[in-house]
Amino acid sequence: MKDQLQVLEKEALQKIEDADSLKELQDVRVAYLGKKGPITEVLKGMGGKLSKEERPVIGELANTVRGNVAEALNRKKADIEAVELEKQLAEETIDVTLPGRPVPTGGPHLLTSIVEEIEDLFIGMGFEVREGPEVETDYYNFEALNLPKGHPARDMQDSFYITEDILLRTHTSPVQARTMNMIKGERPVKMICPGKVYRRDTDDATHSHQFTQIEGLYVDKHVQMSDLKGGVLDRFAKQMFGEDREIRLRPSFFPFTEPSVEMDISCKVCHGKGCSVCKKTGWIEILGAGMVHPRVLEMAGYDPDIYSGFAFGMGPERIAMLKYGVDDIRHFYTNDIRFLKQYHQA
Ligand code: 2NL
Repeated sequence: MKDQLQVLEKEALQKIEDADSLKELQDVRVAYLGKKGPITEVLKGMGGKLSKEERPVIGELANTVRGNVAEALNRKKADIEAVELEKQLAEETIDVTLPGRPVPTGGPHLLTSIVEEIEDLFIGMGFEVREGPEVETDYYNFEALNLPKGHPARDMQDSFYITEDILLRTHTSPVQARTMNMIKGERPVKMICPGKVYRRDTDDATHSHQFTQIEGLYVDKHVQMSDLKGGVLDRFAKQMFGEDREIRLRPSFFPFTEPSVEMDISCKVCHGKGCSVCKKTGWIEILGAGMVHPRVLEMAGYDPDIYSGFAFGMGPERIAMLKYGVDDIRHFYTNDIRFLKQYHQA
């Protein structure tokens, strides 16, 4: 029996030695130390077979064997756990010195940037920014701007009508007419209005049925053409395109201004000598402007004998095209990311 126990111990210790997972180790524990294990069996069978003298000796040996096996199991368990922890730590190591993966970021659309740049510039000259509806009444879009029904200029800008009386605005001027109407001649107005406008044009490199406009309006007592030219347009042109730029005004016509002008800036490419950019004229057309027509002031509730004003309108797409050399207005709306990405500051 003594031999039997020693064989069992040797066997168990060998299996513990060979085990390389916690699962195998647990199987050995159950097999050798469990209630139905061989050591327990030996102890159980001790009763009848052993003499009084042998019993305590075998009993003690059995306990020693149990103790040795249990101790070996615990030691091996600690070893395996340590190895597994090492392995896990090695696998999950994070090298905090590695550079991070770049996260692609968005940015403002070129048109948004240009509109905001223009807004900032006019805010700096004391203008407030106002917005209004894109679906307008015939009254605010045409009538209030000295374009009565049957006026030939209504054909000039073919419009998207929704009903006989409702249309998509063809310019942002109705925002200004609405603002003047709200203030009813009680105080001056100094505002710009950026926004989308719509015209029934066939899209090509320089035309779009939907585009952006920024208009400006300053109505006060004693506002003159010189305030428009020297105070506002010259500063706008120099800040937007460079201090070395000159402006000039040419006579023009708009139904809502009298007199009306168009503003050119000197060509930077040829410095006035004439090149392909300025079509050999030395000048590039930027915007339209003029003194607000007395009838427009009157309809909005301003006494044209007391108040006068100037107004101007420009297309931010055109400004961006000139400033950045964009050759096709459709680039602003097709949103090819390769085009847009070139204009991100970040
Ligand atoms: C252009 C020309 C212009 C205006 C817009 C305006 C508005 C009111 C009264 C008088 Cl409420 N005028 N706006 C005046 C002159 C020119 O735009 O070529 N825009 C792209």
